[in-house]
Amino acid sequence: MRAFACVAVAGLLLSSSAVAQVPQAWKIQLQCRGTNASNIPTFNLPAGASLTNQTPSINDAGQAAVRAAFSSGQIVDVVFIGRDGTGSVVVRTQGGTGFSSAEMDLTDSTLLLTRAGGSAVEQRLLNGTLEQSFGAPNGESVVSYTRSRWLGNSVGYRGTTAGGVRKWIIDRFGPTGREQRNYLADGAGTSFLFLYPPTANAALQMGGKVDDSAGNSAIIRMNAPGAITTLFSSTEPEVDFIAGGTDMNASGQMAFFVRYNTSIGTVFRLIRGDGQARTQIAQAGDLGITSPTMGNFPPAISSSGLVAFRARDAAGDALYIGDGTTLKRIVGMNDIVNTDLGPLALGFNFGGANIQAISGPIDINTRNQIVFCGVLSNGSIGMFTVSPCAADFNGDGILDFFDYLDFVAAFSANDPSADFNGDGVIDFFDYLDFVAAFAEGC
Ligand SMILES: [Ca+2]
Ligand SMILES: [Ca+2]
Repeated sequence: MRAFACVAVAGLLLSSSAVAQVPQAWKIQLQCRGTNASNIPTFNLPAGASLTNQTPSINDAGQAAVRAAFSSGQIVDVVFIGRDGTGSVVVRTQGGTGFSSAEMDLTDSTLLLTRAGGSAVEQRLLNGTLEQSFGAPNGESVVSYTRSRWLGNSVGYRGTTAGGVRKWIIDRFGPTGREQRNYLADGAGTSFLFLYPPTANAALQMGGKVDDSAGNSAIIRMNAPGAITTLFSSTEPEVDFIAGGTDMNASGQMAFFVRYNTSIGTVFRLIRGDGQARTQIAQAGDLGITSPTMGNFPPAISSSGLVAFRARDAAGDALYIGDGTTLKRIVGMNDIVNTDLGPLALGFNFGGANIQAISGPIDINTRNQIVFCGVLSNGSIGMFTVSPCAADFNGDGILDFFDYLDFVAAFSANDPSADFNGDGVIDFFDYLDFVAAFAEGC
């Protein structure tokens, strides 16, 4: 069951400091499911809801959110939030403008939604209550909001002005109204031809791909307006293309895909960098990953530096996670998952060669829990959360009695690893919590 990838690290890539080990056993749980046919009911969603091409989001408490769309009827869309296999619809639009799936962001306190077409960003409580709405008019003349992220008390996004200028902006409502910090702008009179949708964090760092006016592109990070750190440049040897989808964690580490033209052909690599150290997380060929589609969807990086991503192997779509040392295929095409309809395989043929097991992008939280939309063999799409199996105490990918024995040994020896609940103290509550997790299984 062990799947240690021999990740060949190219000479130009430096290893960074150690990060969390990659869990080998994972617990996969269906949170809600849409439908694609009248004889297939939905799960935790209103009748007729569809999860095709949605962008789910997961917060640090393990709650996952997704928008569901409707092909007919009066409901335009709904937003579902759930955890542990239960949840509810918190926002529903009937008539008017619905929400843009790709712009949704869920934190422990906030559900950030963007109106379809990008006309306004709405900050809501997790019960759906609208707190504040960012739209026109505003000092930076933003008329369209892209990839909005909630940053604790402000929102970061790429704004496009009526004149077509793109800006990376961090925005909030202050005592006297909108307070916008314009980090970067593109277009005439600037160094940049094009700014891609950025990522941002609570430290008010923004980062992403940019094209400069000399025809090169780069991955940059900004700690403040005007303060640019270049994490990667297309001028480096053998670089063919930098993908536009990026992610950044709370400490400013970023993950991104680069396509290289090497002497042995074209190959995609997934890289984690922070402007100092750089680590290759995966490259095409690792675990049988095929190159052409790597980089189609942005990676997701956790606060401990683990990077989750979608890619394909010979079987089809799969979900992977790596830390630069170990790479793990978590779940994908043809794997059996538990659903409300019983065990079902992932993977459905939509016609022709269009066979999918995963729909849309993924997300990860600080606990390395991942959310993805899986395409089931009956053609319906469900939102699944994927959590590290803490009860796999020896980390061999199998949950068995040896994990119990190893935990008891660590507990008896007062080994730090026996602090199962992570409160800094090794006591009987750790034993109880371990036994509960072990009994629950993964
Ligand atoms: Ca084990
Ligand atoms: Ca403890």
